[in-house]
Amino acid sequence: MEILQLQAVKDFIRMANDGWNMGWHERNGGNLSYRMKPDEVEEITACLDFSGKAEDIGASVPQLAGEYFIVTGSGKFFKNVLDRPEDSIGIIQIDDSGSRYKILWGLTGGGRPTSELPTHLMNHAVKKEISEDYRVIYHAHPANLIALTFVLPLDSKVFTRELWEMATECPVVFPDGIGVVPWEVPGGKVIAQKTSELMEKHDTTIWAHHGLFCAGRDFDTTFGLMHTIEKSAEILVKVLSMGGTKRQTITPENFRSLAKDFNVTLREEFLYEK
Ligand code: 2HA
Ligand code: ZN
Repeated sequence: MEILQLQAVKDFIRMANDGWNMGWHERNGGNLSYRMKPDEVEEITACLDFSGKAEDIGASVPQLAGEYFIVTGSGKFFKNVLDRPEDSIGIIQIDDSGSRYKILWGLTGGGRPTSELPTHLMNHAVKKEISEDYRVIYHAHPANLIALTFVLPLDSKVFTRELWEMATECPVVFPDGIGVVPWEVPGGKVIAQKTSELMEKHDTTIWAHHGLFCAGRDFDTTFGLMHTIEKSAEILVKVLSMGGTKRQTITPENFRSLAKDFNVTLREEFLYEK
């Protein structure tokens, strides 16, 4: 099968374009990766070129040895993924040691995988250990969420609770809350380590003054997670802009009732009295 006919590749391209249309990917901002299923790899193996040179990941991910990923390219624009997929995205495979990768398709003209490859792969490694079903890691620059990192304390408890309060379905969409990494240099192993530690506990982690990482089992739910959090952040920005005083809100007791009916566990650490 042609690479561009594979449903996972089509869904990847569609998600990248949806993110572009949301305004979350100015210039070359943001990145996306997908851990392929063995049957998907099998369908396109004949179209992959295994003769390339192995390159250092910049992190060690032995849990992902031999795995195949669809990734966006370093310096590539989400805006162009739909029209020029071969140039903007690629398929890579991790070697047996988990420290190197090889480009097997795409990223034509000397392209490289996303500059955030260490964070993507370390997040995939952590999530795969939790469940084989986790396949998608998505990083975007949604404006309202980033704005909040200048005015709220950089504390997971505060971000989780404030964003839960802005829309009733939020605790159902991200019951494990949001991790927060204080400002850090992007692109390296240090931020990758800090993020992946938080991703053991959460499906979503904020990079202060930068953006958000989301992990999920498929393209729709991972995109939906980013979308839900940014929508909630937008409502919070509006509330704060109206003076920030809430006449009424969703209470800890309301959240406990919601958890019961929707069958989710909400940790008490997020349900503190204010
Ligand atoms: O430029 O978003 O974090 C891509 C990025 C780096
Ligand atoms: Zn970024």
